[in-house]
Amino acid sequence: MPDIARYLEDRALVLLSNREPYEHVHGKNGIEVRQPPGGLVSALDPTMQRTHGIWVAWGSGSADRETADEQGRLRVPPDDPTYSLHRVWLDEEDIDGYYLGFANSALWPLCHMLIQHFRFRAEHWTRYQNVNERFADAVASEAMRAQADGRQAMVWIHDYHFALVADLLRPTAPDAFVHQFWHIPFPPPDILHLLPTDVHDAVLRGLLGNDLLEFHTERYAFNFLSCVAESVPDALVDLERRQVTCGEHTTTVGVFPISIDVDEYESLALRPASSARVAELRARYAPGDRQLGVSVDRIDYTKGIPERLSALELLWSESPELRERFTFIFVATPSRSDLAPYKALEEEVISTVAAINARFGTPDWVPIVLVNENVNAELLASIYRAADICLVSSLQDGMNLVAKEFIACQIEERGVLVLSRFTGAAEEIDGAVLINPFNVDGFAAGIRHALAMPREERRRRMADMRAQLAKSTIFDWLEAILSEASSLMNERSVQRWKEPAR
Ligand code: ADQ
Repeated sequence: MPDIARYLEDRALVLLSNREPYEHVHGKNGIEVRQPPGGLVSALDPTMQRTHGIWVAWGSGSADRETADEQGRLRVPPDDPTYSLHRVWLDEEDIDGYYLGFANSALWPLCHMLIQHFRFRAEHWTRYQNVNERFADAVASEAMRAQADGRQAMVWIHDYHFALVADLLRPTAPDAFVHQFWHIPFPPPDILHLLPTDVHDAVLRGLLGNDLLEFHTERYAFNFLSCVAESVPDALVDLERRQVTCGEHTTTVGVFPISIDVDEYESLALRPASSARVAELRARYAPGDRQLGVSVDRIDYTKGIPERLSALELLWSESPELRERFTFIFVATPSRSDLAPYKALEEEVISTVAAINARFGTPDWVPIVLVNENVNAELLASIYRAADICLVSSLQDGMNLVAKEFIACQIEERGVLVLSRFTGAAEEIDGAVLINPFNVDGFAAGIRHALAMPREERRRRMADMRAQLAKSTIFDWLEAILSEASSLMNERSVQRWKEPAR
């Protein structure tokens, strides 16, 4: 891990995300601590430990209140505390309105351009505004506290749950440098316009409260700038320099493709237990010259799961020679099950897999092995390593980390990545077989092509993708963002010093 602390100098990093890095829950043996799975927390937690920052997040655990003080603060990691976690409390109505409502039923589908799932309710929006205000207050109090200790705050906001926070901080934490990473796509103007006008404008103005706004790809950055150019009359948009100026405030828009901890995935895949599991998986599902496919996702309508199942069905129907010769492991975790479209999709996935297995299966062969749960990282790494192909079929996806995890775990370089052209990963990585998940025939042809690809071409493509990934890890992402934020912060201090009368 690079020395991130040097970018902060003596500044305090105040990080805001919806999910917290440590959750306390009532378990069988009393209060237990859980760390949510996923690359982001595992990259940001060591950063916070080294920089002694403050993490502000929703206190979602059943024992979270008991383990924090009356202001919701506690020191973490619990075993060896080095930084502070400030928990913000949400009640059922907040979760319904802010999280399940505006964030996940309005912004999420709009940003992924899947407008058939877009549901706007005024009461959700009101709740979202209210919850954003409470998070902004918590962040402002931490920025002031840091300032009282002689440290200027660098606030780093994560994601679409907090579109309004940066602007809310301008009056309450005027000396803080504020930046935000947007983890999902940003839609073009015609799509964002489906929001009521006042809401649409508030979202754009909220994001313009940032000093630096970060996206995965140039396309999302361009879409954001186009939305602002069309709808914010007092904004001066410089598309070339990717800057927006409103009055005296300038927002710089940057492109920073997120990645994974490549060494960690590679070493998980190389563990002796993983190697043994790879041998078991191949012996069971792909003995001899048979082949094994894999996919891994949260069950979400953005991931193109029905489209993937249709392509697999078409493949086995049109290419009967692949029956019993190609088996597919489908790792799919239920997600956001409180929302009707997600629950319906879970049921659809289970019944479609059952129908495909009934249609093509034989007494000795199950075409799709459905693993309908969360899988630990070591098992995931062995499945990725064992596979001959990995299918990523998102209809839209900010980046897609699964594609990168598959590449990192491909120790033998036997696998082919079949990747939707609508992922951020497809814009960054060269060497995958690109498909359009909306075109079932083309998708099935892409899978057929990947399965038939000669060994030497597979090896060359995978080696090439592994070399690209090694140069662009989660730590490179972190370093690029913090270095840009810190140099903008330095510039801003120089300007203030030059213009003290303002
Ligand atoms: P997600 O939409 O969650 O992330 P993705 O980037 O693929 O999508 O990350 C999913 C993560 O969950 C991966 O690390 C994967 O291994 C893990 N995962 C999925 N199913 C799992 C299972 N059954 N068991 C265990 N782990 C599982 C959002 C955006 C993406 C963007 C990321 C990061 O939607 O576009 O890449 O944030 O910015």
